[in-house]
Amino acid sequence: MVNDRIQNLNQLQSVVREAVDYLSTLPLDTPFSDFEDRFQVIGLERGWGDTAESVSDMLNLLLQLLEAPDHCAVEKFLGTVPMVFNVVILSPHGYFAQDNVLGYPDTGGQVVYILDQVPAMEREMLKRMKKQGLNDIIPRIIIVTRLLPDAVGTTCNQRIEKVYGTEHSYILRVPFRTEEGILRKWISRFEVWPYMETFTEDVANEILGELQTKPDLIIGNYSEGNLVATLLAHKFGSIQSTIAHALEKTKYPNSDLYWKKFEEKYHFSSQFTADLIAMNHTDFIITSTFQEIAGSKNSYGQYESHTAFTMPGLYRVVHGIDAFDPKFNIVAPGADMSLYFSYSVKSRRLTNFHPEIEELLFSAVENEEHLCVLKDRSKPILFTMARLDRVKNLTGLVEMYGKSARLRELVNLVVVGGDRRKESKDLEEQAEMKKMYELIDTYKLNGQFRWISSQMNRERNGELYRYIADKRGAFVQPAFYEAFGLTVVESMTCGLPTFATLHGGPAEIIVHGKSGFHIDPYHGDEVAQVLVNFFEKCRDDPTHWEAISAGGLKRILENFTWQIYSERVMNLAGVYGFWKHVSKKDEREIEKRRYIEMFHTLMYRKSAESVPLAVDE
Ligand code: UDP
Ligand code: LCN
Repeated sequence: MVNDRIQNLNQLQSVVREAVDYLSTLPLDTPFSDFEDRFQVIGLERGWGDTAESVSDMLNLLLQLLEAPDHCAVEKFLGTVPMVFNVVILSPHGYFAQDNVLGYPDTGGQVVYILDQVPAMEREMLKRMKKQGLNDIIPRIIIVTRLLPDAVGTTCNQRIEKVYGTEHSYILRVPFRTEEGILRKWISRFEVWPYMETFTEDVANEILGELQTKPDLIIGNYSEGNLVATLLAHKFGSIQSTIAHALEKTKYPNSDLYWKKFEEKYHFSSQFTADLIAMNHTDFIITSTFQEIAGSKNSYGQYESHTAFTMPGLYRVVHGIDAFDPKFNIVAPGADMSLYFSYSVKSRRLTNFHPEIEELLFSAVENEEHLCVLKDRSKPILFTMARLDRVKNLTGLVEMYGKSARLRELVNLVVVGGDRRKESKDLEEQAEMKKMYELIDTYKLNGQFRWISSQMNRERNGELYRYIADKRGAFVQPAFYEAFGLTVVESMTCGLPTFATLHGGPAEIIVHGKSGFHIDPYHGDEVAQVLVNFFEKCRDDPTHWEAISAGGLKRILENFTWQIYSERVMNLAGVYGFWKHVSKKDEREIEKRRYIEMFHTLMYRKSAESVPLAVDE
């Protein structure tokens, strides 16, 4: 933004003053091109703004910084300086695609989050570049995931795919490979470790080929994505950001102490080591809630649980991460408002989906898509939708419902989760399915309960939430632990009163009694009572349902939108990018990076090599 006519700070200061004086003589909307030549002569290039007004604002901010700096002005200035033109987002484990994947094991909120995040970030980057007078620069965002030759009806076998709702953003797929060749089949996120080193090498080459330059910002997702982001950011010198989504350590109680017991199934030794490497190497961490960092009085924070822990016989962590490190930032995601909006906005309702939705919910047919029937269509529906993981506790909800005669009288229960249309390869899903069949028998649920296989059409899912709201139903999220909980935000955005676990993110999304309700999945009887009280109260006073519905929507609009998210993330990239630059030569920083490299080479690699390689049948 400055050329070599400016050689030192004093010169910069006087040139900026001269420029500000000159701009004050021009009409505010004078385009930059009108004074570009004049600016070049005094040492200022493009990038300060697109009109006299915006250039003047930015130069005044710089003057303020040079003369009387304060942290707000620093953040504002660094957030505005155009620094990020290319972004790479890592989400290696599959299935990652835009259609036909949601609800599969390992494929849930992380995919939705990234697919919503990318258009929002692209819009924000375009907006910023225009405002800075850099219209001719095209921002690029590349999501990197694994290419899955056995793509079973998805696009996961396509090398490159444009992201819906964007102009310049793509999904780039790179296969997992070993010396024996390419791995064709899906493997669970717990088994990806032996492939990560070659994957990183291949990704580095592919990215350079696609972008023709190094990425400015690399964002990792989940443990293995964050590891790859670390290795790439190290190689390219890019700004690194990490997003955890749901680290496993807090999901499985005592998974560190009893790591050996879990090792064969989950390979936590590789995973926890990768997590430590990434969270220490990254320039900044994005979390969705405060609890994710430092927990609450009821639960441990995902990051907090990495502060100090022992994996007996492997290593002891005395200072894994400081949960109060300034690199942590809470930036909550939202729901795509073109899909999720209030049931009360009649003009936007997708009533064309109603016949399909009614068939899903009420048809007398039982098949692989829906099991059990609802006899009384007039009752409100208690609805839930999630992957059929143990931690989601869908079976716990069914059991709670089965046991509560009063709740069964008041409402029907509809569960969307698991896929009975195909045989599951996921061990947890298999166990949960078996349990679900047993519960249907034990509690004789047929007549009041409908079990629907995972639904992958997000547009129709949006209308499903709203349809259930029309019938004055409610949404329940009964997980034992939920890192954030996108379904909670989706249902609230649709105006559906929401009851969600108090273990994890939903405790912060919902204000109990105002914008929804917290429930404790470990106390099924109490949950049933809270639900009974709600539906009885709504029956006597329908305004109660409306008040909670409106409270939920208000909470979302004020706090959980992708626009708020993308503005903040781009500001953070500017601020931390600057710090990365100025702390490059800091001795302590250099020592820390060397330690991380050593930990990676001596500990992570050895551990990942011990994870068995998957074999294609
Ligand atoms: N989802 C879906 N169909 C299903 C199950 C889930 O579309 O059958 C979507 C759901 O709408 C949400 C995401 O998958 O957007 C799940 O995200 P959440 O954060 O609730 O949980 P996660 O799966 O990430 O643990
Ligand atoms: C993973 C999870 O388990 C959810 O709690 C989050 O909402 C999702 O990722 C998106 O961050």
